[in-house]
Amino acid sequence: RAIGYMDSGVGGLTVVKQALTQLPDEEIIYVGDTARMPYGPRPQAEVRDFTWQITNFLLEQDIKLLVIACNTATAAALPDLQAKLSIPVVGVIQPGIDAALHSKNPRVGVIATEGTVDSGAYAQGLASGKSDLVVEQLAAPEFVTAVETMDYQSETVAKIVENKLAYFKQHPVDTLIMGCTHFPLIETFIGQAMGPAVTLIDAGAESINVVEKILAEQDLKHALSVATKANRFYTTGSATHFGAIAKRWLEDDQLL
Ligand code: DGN
Repeated sequence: RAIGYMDSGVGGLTVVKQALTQLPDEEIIYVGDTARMPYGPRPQAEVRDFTWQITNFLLEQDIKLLVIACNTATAAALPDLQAKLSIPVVGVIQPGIDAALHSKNPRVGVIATEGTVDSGAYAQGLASGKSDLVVEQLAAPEFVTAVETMDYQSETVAKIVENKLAYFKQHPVDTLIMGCTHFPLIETFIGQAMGPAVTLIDAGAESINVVEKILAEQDLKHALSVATKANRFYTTGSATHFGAIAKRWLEDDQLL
């Protein structure tokens, strides 16, 4: 049985990339809801509905574990999904928080969609882990739109990132959580804008450690050889566009 992944678009592919590296024997079924992205500005109840629709599709494919590879959807729907589903459900927010709490640095920045920032999920999670942390949150929805275009590696996008992250000059941090799964696609630009002293945390990639642990604990590991795998990628939008970004992002590293 496969592991299901969902996101509002191509963002969850950053989580899939980590899965392909860390759990190469595990089959992947992915759904990117590109037709209805971005999720960031939508009310939580609507994001929860969309997440359930995609979850039901994935359940029909008989998945053994579900990864909500989208922070906005994790903030809106994770507790509900975990309460109602009989398979394990992993979100991307807590793994990012845990990684940040492990770092010794007291000033943590979070960049995410407006939905994730407004949910307070990161701020509350970080504060309950360590009460003396300074948390600086910044909604960066323009990064999502940039990533969903074919020229996300362009100079124009580098400039957008640099201008936006100038915020942290007035609000300095030593760790920055990429609290939106779209953002690791432009991690190079984010790193350049923040400077080498700032530790970047990829919340989505961290979630694969949780998946690995659950597979081992619940004896859910894939028993067949890699050759029998048939990873499947679905989008609600244009397959050509989604496929082109997916190919570039995953093929560069010979993962597909
Ligand atoms: N990739 C999604 C996330 O991690 O929040 C959000 C992208 C979006 O729909 N705005």
